[in-house]
Amino acid sequence: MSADLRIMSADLRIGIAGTGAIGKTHIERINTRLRGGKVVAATDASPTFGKATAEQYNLEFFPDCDSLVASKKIDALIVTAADDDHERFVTSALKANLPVFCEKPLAPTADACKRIIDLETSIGKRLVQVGFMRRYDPGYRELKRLVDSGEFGAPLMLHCAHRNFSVADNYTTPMAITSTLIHEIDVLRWLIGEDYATVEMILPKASKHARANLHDPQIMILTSASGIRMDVEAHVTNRTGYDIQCEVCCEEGYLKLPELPTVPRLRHAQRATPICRDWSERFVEAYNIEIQEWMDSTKKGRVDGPNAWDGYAACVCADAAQQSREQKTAVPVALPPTPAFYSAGAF
Ligand code: ISE
Repeated sequence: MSADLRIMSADLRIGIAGTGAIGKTHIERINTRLRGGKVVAATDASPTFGKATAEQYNLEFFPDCDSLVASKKIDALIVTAADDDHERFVTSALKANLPVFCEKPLAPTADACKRIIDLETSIGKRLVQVGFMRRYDPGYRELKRLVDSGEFGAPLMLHCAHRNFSVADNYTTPMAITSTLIHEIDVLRWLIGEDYATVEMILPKASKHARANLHDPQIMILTSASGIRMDVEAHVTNRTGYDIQCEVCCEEGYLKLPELPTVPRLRHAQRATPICRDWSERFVEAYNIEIQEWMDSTKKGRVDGPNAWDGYAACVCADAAQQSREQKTAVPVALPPTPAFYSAGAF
């Protein structure tokens, strides 16, 4: 039986490169909740940590990504390693002709993403999907369905917020763009179905919870090719909770991203409605749908989700946003038109 036929009929054997927090949640969701795939092997930059995780989940451990992809024991790779290792691991999978799901960002810079695109294009087959899970969130999907329906007229302005309770000590000012706002950069481009023309970063007064190497909050202003204006607040040390807002102001009405349903609690003459504490809680359903759909399409030999071009497009905008923060002015987002190789299924 050919390898492709085996992939279509049996469980997808998945290797995971990076066994930190997000890696572990993917192992758990695939091996206990989703259908059609199984994480069977792992690697990690820290052998001690990686071996312990492999033992915990009964996975075969490989000392590095190259030996994992060369082992012939996996049909696809998930990259959940540190951002700086993404390019190396994705390249390793591509060279072995393996489908690869890479958590966002595809790589830390647009130049690194471009090298991935050039390699994938030279192979002549789309193999890379990027982990922009918001596109799978039922609320964002409904928002997009309504925007696309045209019922509310053209979108004119979007007001958005991305608020975290806190971030790790190694989180720095540029990471507000590469790690946090990168989600809005992708999901808003997908939502309005247009590329960006300009981006501008504005730094308001810094919170007392910010640190020497982290200016918090930050505001990103995006303008689309047709002139839609989008403002996004990133406030990652809010000490309040995980709060994601998106309001689309259209010619004929307003559309708002729904909150997760929670029961209001009335007690002691007060009404309280809990909000999420972090992204893993807020987007758990999005992650489940994303990974299930990725496994399903991978078994059919397709990439239906955000592809390497989407990963590149997000990083071109992120690089321009970093420049804007340094230059204190709006900067053009110089993304070339989507090549034909990537245009099928775009947005
Ligand atoms: C983190 O890496 C994520 O991806 C979360 O979704 C985001 O809310 C957080 O700000 C990032 O640091």
